[in-house]
Amino acid sequence: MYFDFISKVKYEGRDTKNPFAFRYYDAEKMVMGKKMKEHLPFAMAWWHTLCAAGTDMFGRDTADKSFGTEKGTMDHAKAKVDAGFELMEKLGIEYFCFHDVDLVPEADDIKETNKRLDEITDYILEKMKKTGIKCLWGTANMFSNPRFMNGAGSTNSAEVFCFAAAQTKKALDLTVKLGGKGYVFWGGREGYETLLNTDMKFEQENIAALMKMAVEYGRKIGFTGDFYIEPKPKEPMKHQYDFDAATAIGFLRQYGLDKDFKMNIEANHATLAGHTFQHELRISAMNNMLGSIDANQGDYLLGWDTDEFPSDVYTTTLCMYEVLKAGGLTGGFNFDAKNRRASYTPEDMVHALILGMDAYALGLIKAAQIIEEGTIDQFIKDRYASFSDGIGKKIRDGKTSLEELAAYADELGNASLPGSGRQEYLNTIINTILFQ
Ligand code: XLS
Ligand code: NI
Ligand code: NI
Repeated sequence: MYFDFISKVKYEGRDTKNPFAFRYYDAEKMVMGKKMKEHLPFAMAWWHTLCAAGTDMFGRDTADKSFGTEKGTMDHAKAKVDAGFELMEKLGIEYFCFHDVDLVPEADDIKETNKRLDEITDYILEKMKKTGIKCLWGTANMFSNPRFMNGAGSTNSAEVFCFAAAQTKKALDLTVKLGGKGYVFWGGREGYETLLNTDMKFEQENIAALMKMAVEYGRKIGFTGDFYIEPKPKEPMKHQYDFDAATAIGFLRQYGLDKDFKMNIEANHATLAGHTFQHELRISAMNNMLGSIDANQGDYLLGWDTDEFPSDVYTTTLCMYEVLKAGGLTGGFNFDAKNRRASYTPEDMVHALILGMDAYALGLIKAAQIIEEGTIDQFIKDRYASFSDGIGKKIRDGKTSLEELAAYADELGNASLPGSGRQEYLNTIINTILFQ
C-alpha cells in the first residue's frame, strides 16, 4: 500500500473541507441522460504518474517513485503496477495508457526487453481482472532511445526503421493482449531541424508506410479499435510533421489511412500550435475524427509542453461543449499530466488527479448548462439564417452559378451589413453560466 493516507476518494460536494474528496466529480450523477463516469472515461498515464519523478534540464528527481524497490529492476516494474492500480482504484479511474518502456526497464537487446514486457503484462492482466480496470490505449516510445535521434518512421537509417517497426509490432501485441481501445502514434521525433539535411517528402512517405504496416498487422491480430495520431507542432523537434489536427488529417487522407485513424487531441499541444484546445477538437469532430483526448494544460507564458494537470474550467467547459456536441468520445480522457517539480509527495499525486477529474466534471456540468440554456446554439443558427431560403438556400444546395449570383448583386447594387457578431454579449452569457 503506497497511498495509505486515503481509502476510496468520494464525492463530498463543493463545501467539503476534506482535501481528498471530489467537489464536483460524482461518478453516478446523471448529466444529459448519461452518468458522469460514462461521459468522462478517465485514464491514468503510466509515464507521468508512475515514472516521472521531477527531473528537468537543470536538476534531478525530487519525487521518490521507487515505491520501496530498486529502480531499473523488474521488482520496481511490479511495484509500479501495484501503486498504479491502488491509485486508480482509490480514485475510481477506470483506464490507463502506457508506452512500452514505461512498463519495464529497457534492456540492451530488444529480445530481452520483449521478454520483460511479456512478464509484466501477465502481471497487469491479473490486476485488470481483479479490479475491472481497463486499458485505454497503448503506444511505443520511439523517441527516448538514442537510436531514434532522427526520428522513427522518419529516420535516415533503415536499420533504425526496423527497430521502430519491431517496437510498433510489440506495442500492438501488448495493446491487444490488454484489450486496449486505441493505439497512439505521437510523432515523437518525427520531424526535422533543418532542410539542409532533410528530404521531407521521403520522410513523410516512410512514416505513412510504417503506419500502413501497423494497420495491416493490427487488423491481422484482431485489433478492432482506433489508431490515433496525436498532433504536436514542435518539441522535441523544431518542426514536427503532425503539426496540428488539420495537418494530420490531410496527411492521413493523402496516404489512405483516414478510415483507420482518428485524432488524440492534447490540450497543451493545441496551444503550442497557436490554436485553442476547442479549435483542435472542432477540426477533428467536424471531420468525424475526434477519438480521444490527452487532458492536460499548458502555460501561455511558456513555449513548451508543460503538461500541467487541467485546472482551467473555462477551457474544460469549452472542451466538454465540443465533446457533448460530437456525441461523446470513442476513447477517453487521459491525464497526460505531471505534478509540478516542487509538488513531490504521494499526497500531491492524489491532489493532482482530483484536480483534473473535478475540473472536467465541472466543465461537463457547465457545458451541459450552455447547451440546455440554448443562447449560444440559437445565436449561431440565426447567424446563418440567410442561407435557409431564397438565394442563400440555392448556394447551399449547389444550385446556382457565379452568373446568377452576380446578377443578384447587380440588382441589389449594395449589400446590407451582416448581423452583429455580439461577441461581448455571448461572453457575458458564458460568464453567467460559469459563475452563477
Ligand atoms: C508528448 C506526448 C506523449 C504522448 C504519448 O508530448 O504528449 O506523452 O501522449 O507518446
Ligand atoms: Ni500526450
Ligand atoms: Ni504532450
